Amino acid sequence: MRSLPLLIALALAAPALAQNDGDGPPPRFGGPVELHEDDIPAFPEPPADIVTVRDDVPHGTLEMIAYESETVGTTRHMQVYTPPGYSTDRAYPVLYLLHGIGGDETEWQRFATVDVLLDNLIADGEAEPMIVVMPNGRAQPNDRAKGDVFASAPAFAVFEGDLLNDVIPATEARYSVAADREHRALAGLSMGGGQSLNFGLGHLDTFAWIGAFSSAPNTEPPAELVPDPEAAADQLELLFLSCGTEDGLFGISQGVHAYLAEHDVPHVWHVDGNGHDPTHWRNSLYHFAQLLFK
Ligand code: FER
Repeated sequence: MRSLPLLIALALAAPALAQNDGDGPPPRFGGPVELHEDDIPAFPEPPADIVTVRDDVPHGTLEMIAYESETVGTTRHMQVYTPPGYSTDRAYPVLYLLHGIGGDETEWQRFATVDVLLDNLIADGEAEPMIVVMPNGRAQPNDRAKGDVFASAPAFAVFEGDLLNDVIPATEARYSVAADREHRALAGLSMGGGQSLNFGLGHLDTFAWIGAFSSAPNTEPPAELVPDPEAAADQLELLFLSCGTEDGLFGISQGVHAYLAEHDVPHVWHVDGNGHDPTHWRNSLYHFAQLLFK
């Protein structure tokens, strides 16, 4: 645990302790953004209707399920999307999708209407039918995003054990899942982006597809994330980084990208004009989901 950088990060973030619920102005973290010439979009802007409910397409199902967490010692909750026509005759790939510091297991659905976004992409043949698991990344007995949410930053590191030893086994016991690294993706926004890089790159035997949107200061230094660039390049099916130019945390993603580029680790680096906000996360999920499991 890098306690000094974390303390500095916490101090910088102190003025913006509001819960990140999409109401009011987005929080402004971090410092000024210095753009480099490769900090450009990898994809065009998504169409305006990516999360418009369409009556003419089949709809998947969203459910809130409970699981026993040995890591935390409590019963915990996660929201799960199963695609249209979900059937135990098939084994589905799974995307584990992680929220930010002000969020919980409901945040992705509130920010991006994940069910609608996936229903539309699947109907258009742009995304593979997949299960999306949205757990609670704050691995502590009281996992509500209440009060000073920055006080629970350490619990986001504890979640590594909950994810690997509790969330994934509970998912694979309950759903018809292709239970191997080639069919397992990990992605998240902000704190969840940092978690995805830390846990995903740290467990390439478990995850072949990794996405990190607007990664937060919990992101490990790039050389610790990817100590063996050749092995990582070999094992990764997809490493996707995105950030908005109005996001004060831009330098974190930019630094990971620079390291990956320097060490020839193939990855997607998508920069748009958004801030640290739900528009960036929804659009990033839209782009990322289309690359998964192909
Ligand atoms: C910080 C600034 C932002 C920090 C975390 C965040 C742990 C996370 C933001 C988010 O998840 O939206 O200094 O330190």
